Amino acid sequence: MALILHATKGNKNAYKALIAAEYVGVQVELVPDFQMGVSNKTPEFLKMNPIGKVPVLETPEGPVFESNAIARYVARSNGDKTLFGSSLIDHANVDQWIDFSSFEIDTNIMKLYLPRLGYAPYLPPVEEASLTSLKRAFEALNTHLATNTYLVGHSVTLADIITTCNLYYGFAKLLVKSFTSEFPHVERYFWTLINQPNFRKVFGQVTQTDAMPPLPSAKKPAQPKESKPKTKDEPKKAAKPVVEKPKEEEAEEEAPKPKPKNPLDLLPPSKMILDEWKRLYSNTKTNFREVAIKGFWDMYDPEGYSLWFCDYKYNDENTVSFVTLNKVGGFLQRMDLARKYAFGKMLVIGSEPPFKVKGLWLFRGQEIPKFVMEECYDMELYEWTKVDISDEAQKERASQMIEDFEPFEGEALLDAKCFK
Ligand SMILES: N[C@@H](CCC(=O)N[C@@H](CS)C(=O)NCC(=O)O)C(=O)O
Repeated sequence: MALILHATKGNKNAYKALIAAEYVGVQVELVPDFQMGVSNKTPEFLKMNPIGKVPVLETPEGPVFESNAIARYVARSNGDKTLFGSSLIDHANVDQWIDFSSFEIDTNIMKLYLPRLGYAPYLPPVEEASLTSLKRAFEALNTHLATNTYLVGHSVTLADIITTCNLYYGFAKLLVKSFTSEFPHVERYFWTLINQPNFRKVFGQVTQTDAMPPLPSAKKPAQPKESKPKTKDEPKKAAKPVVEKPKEEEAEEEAPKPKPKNPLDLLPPSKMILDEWKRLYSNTKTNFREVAIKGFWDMYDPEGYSLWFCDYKYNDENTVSFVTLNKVGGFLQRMDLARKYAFGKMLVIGSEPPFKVKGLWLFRGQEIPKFVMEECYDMELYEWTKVDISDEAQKERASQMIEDFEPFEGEALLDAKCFK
C-alpha cells in the first residue's frame, strides 16, 4: 500500500521523500488536490501536524511531519539501509550532511529568497548575514566535494538527496552563475545529482536562474492593524453621547483633508531648477566635463540646496558583486519618495571584493530632509558628510562622482548608478 504524502506538487521538501522512494522502491503518493492554505488548515490535517506545515506523511503506524524525518522513514521503510552508508561512521556522516545542508544552506537560501517573494520583510543586514553564511557553507561543501563525488562513501545516500533538494531553490531561483561559479565542485555535484534518473523523475528538467528575483516594491509593508480580541474583563467603552453636529461641521469632517505640504516646498525659492539640472545631466552625451559638470556648478545654489557625500558603513560585507549592486539598486528605488527634491550618484568601487559603495547626493535645503531620514531605512547604513564647496578638493571629488570618473580614488568602477 502506498504511503500518502500531503504536500503540493512543487514542494522541494516533499521531493526528499519522493526521491528516496524511487531509490528504495517504496510507493509514495502525493495526496490529490492538495491546496496550500486550505488542506493544511483542516482539523484532520492539524491532528497530523499541529502547526499545519507541510509535508506530512501518512503511514500505517501514524503520521510523520518534518521533511527530513519523513525522508528517513521512507528510506528505511523496506528494510534497506543503503541510503545511509555501510558503517556507523557513515550513518553519522549522513546525518551530519543532512543537518549541515538544512541549517547552513537551506536556512540561508530561504532567508534570501522569502523577502523576494514578499513572504518576509527585506532587511539589508539580514540579507548580508545570510549571504556571508551561505558563502561559508558553499566553501566548506566545495572543499569536501573537491575530493568526493558524493557526500558520504561512493554512492548516493540520503545526505545527497536532502542536500540536492536544499540546493534546488538556490540554483533554480536565486543564485546566478557568477555566484555559483566560485564553487565549481558544488556546481558539478548539483548538476550531476539533479540529472540522475531518480532525481529527474521528481524534479523534471532544472535550469539555473539568470537573475535574482527583484525585491518587492520599495514601499515599506503596511503594518496590519492589530485587532485585539476583547477579553471579558476589558471594560466596555462608554457609549459615545450622540450630539447632533451642525451641517457645515459634518461637511468639513467628511471633505478629504488637503495633503500637508512638504516643508521643503515652503523654503524660499531657489534659482536652481532641479529638473533643469537633471535634463542637462541626461542629455549631455559628449564633453561631459565641459558641458554637464560646468553647467552643474553654474546652476548650483548653495543656499537652496546642499551636497552630501555618503559612505557605506559595512563595505567589508560587500563580497558579492551582484548583491552589492542589488543593494544599491534597492536604495535608489526606496529614494523614489525624494525624487522632487534630490539628485544622487552612487558608485560601486573596486574590481575585486569587498566593493566600496560611495555616493554624492544633492538635497533641497541645508539638511538631509527629515522625511528621507525617517522613511528610507538605507540612510542609516551610510555615513553622511556635507560637502564643503569652498574646498576645491571636495568640489573636484563631487564632480568626479557626477561624471563617473575612472579610476575613482585610484580604483576601477564596478558600476555607477544615478538617481534623477
Ligand atoms: N522544517 C519543515 C519546514 C516545513 C515548512 O516550512 N513548510 C512550509 C511550506 S514549504 C509550510 O507548510 N508553510 C505553511 C505555514 O507556515 O503555515 C520541514 O522540513 O518539513
